[in-house]
Parts: sequence; structure tokens; C-alpha cells
Amino acid sequence: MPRQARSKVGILGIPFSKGQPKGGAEMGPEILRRAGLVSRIKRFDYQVVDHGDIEIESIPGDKPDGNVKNPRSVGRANKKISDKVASIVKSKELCLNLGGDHSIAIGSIHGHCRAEPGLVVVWVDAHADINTPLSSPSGNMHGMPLSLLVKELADRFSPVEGFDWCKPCIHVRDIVYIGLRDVDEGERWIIDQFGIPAYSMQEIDKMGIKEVMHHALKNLDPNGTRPIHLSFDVDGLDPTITPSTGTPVLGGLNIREGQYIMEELANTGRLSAIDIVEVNPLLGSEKDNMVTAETTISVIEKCFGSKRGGYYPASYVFPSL
Ligand SMILES: [Mn+2]
Repeated sequence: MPRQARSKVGILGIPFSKGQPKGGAEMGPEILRRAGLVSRIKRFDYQVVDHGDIEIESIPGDKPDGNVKNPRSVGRANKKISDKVASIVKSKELCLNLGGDHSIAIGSIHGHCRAEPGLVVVWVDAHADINTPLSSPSGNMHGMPLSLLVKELADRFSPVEGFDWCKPCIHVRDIVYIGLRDVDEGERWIIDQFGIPAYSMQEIDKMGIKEVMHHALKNLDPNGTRPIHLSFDVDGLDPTITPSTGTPVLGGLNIREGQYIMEELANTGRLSAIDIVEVNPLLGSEKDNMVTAETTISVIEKCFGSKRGGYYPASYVFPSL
């Protein structure tokens, strides 16, 4: 028996960008709110609670820990994110996190795990974001969130400064990837070594998005009972439709594939937390930002029951004489 879908959405802004070097990702929540995200979600059968933006403290003189940049800033912010997400999920809200760069997924998945220990992760992204501090070519933590969360990689690197609070809470096989097309060597090794189901753009071209979603969800949770954490990097979509982002890669998901992924996830009734990350308005023109925000909202709203074939809320009354 599938669990009952959550009836409330808790929106949490996370204006954090120290997981990568480019300024502007901290403006993601603002740009999505300004483009009408909250009112768009209110049209559906959810009670919307806006928790505002989380307050991020800056840590001056945050020296690298080995290869890892800004470890204490990322660690401190994510501890806070974990606490907040845990409390939102515990209060039975579907937690919608507006990033921020993708390093915020460390705290959001960690906090989600505290409330829902049996969760699975759907990672929609051009990148695998599972480098360890040792395998990462850049040292930017937005490319490492999953390595800090999975139990199987804990013995592959030393604890990172600022992350003593963060114990791995998922297994590699609790993850499925969709949309990959820029994967580092160490990341590919991890995917092969542990057999992580990974649907790159090649599989999407070969199988079509319908088959990919069917297999992805079956692979992850054959019985279809576990809560789902969707971590959605807007660079999973093609840069022609989400140009305002930090690490765009050509050849991404088109708008219809993006919408279909979300519709299928909504149909499970098991979504309990969502991250939307890497919207960066400082990297695009005003028009780019409008396109990026509109694309992102039109995809994300499908998580809340918006249907391309038309829709009315449970409260709808058909006008009659
Ligand atoms: Mn990412």
C-alpha cells in the first residue's frame, strides 16, 4: 500500500554558495520566489508554509582542508540545513529546498534521513557530485555532497573539517542518477564499483524517458514504499532552457523530459523532500534569468500535481446554474 502523499509543502530558502567559487548561487531563492514559485504551488492541493530563508553565517579565514575549499563554511551551513530540514519533514511537510549550490544537499539529505531513515535519492544532474575530497579535481564541495553521505565511501578519505556532525546515512544503492553527461574518472569508478543505477543522456536517448523512469524507480525501490528525496540540479536540463547556472553542459534534458520525470515522481505519492539548486542569476542576462526561472518552475510544479493534460484542485466547484 503506497504511503499517503503529504498535504503540506514547507518551503525553505538556502542562500548559500560557498560550495563553489562563483558568486550568485546564493540568489537562487530570491529569483525563484520573485518569479512566482510560491503562488504557483499554492494553486495545487497543498497547504504552503514558507519558512523563509535560512540564515547563513560566514566564517572568515576559512582555509582549505587538504583539497577541500571552504570546509568550515560548508560544514556550518549544512549542519543548520540538516536541523531545519529534519524538523520540516518531521512536521509532515513536503520540504522544498531552494538553493544555493549543490553542496546544500549534504544537509538536506542528512536532515531528511533523520526524519525518514528509509529514504531513496533521485539525483537529476549533468554531474554525479560523488567525488571524494581525494578524487575531486576542483576541491569544490558542490561536486562532493554524495560522498559525504554514503556509508561505502567513508573509509576512502579522512573526515573533513567542519563535518564532525555528519555521519553517512545512505547506501550507494539508495541513489539513482538521471541526466548525467559530465562525470569525472573517480566518479565513474564509484558508479561501476558499487553498481549505482545511472541513466546518462545516452541511456535517455537510447531508452526514452518513459523507460528510464520506469527502470529508475523499480531499481531503486522494487516495492515502491520508500520516501523519495529528489535532488534537482537545474544544469540537468539543457543550457538553452536553464542558461543561468554555474556549470552548464550541452546536450541536457529537454523541458518535456524534465516535466515527465517530475510527473512520474509525483505519481508515486512518496516525495518527501526536494532540492532545487544551482540557479545563478549573476551568470545570465535578464532574459536568461527569466527563462531559467520559468523553466525551473514549470518543471518543479509538476512535483505538486500540475498536469500538462489539465488539472483542477480537489476544492474545485464546476460553475452551474
Ligand atoms: Mn549538482
